[in-house]
Amino acid sequence: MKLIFAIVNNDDSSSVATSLTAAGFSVTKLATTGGFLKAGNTTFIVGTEDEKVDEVLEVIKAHSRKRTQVMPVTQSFTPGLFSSVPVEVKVGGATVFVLNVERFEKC
Ligand code: 2BA
Repeated sequence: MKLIFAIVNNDDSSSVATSLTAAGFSVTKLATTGGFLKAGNTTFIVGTEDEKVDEVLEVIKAHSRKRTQVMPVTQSFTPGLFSSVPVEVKVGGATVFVLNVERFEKC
């Protein structure tokens, strides 16, 4: 058995959740925050059989778009004088980790 952690953009989370559920997978959604952009994203936890991992990844890929987000970067040319420059950051699709599960129980 595997445990899949998938970090997706908040804008894609609803369709990822709906599609995974419709495909018969049990899903847990966590509200998370990216350390770099400090913007909200969604982390999905999916426990599934080894042979179904690719199917889960296909569903996640199909609903996770790549996008560009703009973040302000503050710079200083002279002491005490700051200006903020918008910088484009490419985000996504999904960032996925697949882990082995040692034991799974529903108690
Ligand atoms: P954030 O940390 O907010 O990162 C958003 C996007 O900013 C990243 O997109 C990447 O393109 C860029 N980025 C991140 N750290 C950077 C850095 N030190 N220098 C320059 N650019 C940087 P993605 O790679 O698609 O990641 C989207 C979100 O997935 C991340 O949000 C984070 O929450 C998570 N993530 C990505 N890689 C991870 C990892 N290795 N471990 C844990 N979480 C990860």
